[in-house]
Amino acid sequence: MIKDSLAKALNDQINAEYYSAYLYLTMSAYADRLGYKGIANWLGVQAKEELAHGTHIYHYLLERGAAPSFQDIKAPQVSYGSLQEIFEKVLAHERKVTELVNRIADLALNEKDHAAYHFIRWYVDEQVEEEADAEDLALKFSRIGNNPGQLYPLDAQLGMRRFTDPFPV
Ligand code: OFO
Repeated sequence: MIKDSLAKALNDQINAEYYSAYLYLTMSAYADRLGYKGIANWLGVQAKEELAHGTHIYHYLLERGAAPSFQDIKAPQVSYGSLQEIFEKVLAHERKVTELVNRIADLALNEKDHAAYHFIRWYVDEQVEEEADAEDLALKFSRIGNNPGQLYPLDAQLGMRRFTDPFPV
């Protein structure tokens, strides 16, 4: 049975993951409405991944005999000044999520809950990849700015991203 402190931290993380999905969907809608369907696709795939991350924690809590709890999901910002701003915010958000995940890993170690530590390690590794992708895109968008000649090839490239369920059953 998982300790209450860890169950609470994991429940909070479900909320953070679902909030991430909300956030990326608002960004996706913004890009879509500007006509950048590829960028909208990339952000939409990101939103699906976040939902999968949250749901995976939900199943884990059940497996460990704890009750998943559902909290209000904060409404994200819906309007943005530019695509560059979006990707700066993606990067800032991913860095924040990394801190949250690291705190859970610390807690699992303090509680000597090796199973929970093993579980959350997946998220620790995932955040390394997510931060690297976000850094790469934030840099690209800061260089490109609003130059349509360069935005369209990047849009086409980001349109190739496809969702792969990280936890297939
Ligand atoms: Fe859930 O992967 Fe980033 O935030």
